[in-house]
Amino acid sequence: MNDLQKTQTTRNRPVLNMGKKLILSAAILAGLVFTSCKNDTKTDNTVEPETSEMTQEMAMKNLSFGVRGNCGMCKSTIEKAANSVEGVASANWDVDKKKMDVSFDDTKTNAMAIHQAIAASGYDTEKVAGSKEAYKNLPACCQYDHSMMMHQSGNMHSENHINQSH
Ligand SMILES: [Cu+2]
Repeated sequence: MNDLQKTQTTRNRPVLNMGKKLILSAAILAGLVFTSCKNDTKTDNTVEPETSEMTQEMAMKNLSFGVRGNCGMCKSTIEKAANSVEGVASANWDVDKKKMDVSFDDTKTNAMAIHQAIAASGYDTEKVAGSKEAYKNLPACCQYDHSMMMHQSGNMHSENHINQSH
């Protein structure tokens, strides 16, 4: 038992020394990378034009409304549909809340156009029922339950509009 331990420790020694050297050079490399990253972020911060971003946001209208769906694939389909509407700047669908957040230029489009684009991709919004044809073509995992609860925008009567196509 003792003999075996002795041979193991003597064998391990040169390996350990090499390991130390490796760690040392890795630390030097990491240091170099770290300092170069620091420089990068510094230049990024100075280049970023914060003022134009703010004026853009002021022209944008933000809207949240309910959209049914199941998963990450639904998310990409729903967001792609919303983003395909000209004037939509950003679209984000929350899988847990069944809620859509869009930001759009209201001189170029309106809320109903976004609802209709999402509905055309097969998904129910709180105002427009999803296209049945598109729904049939969705992957099986995405064929959500039409009675699923979804986020409501605060309009008490919005449920009455679900099956109406405007
Ligand atoms: Cu899905």
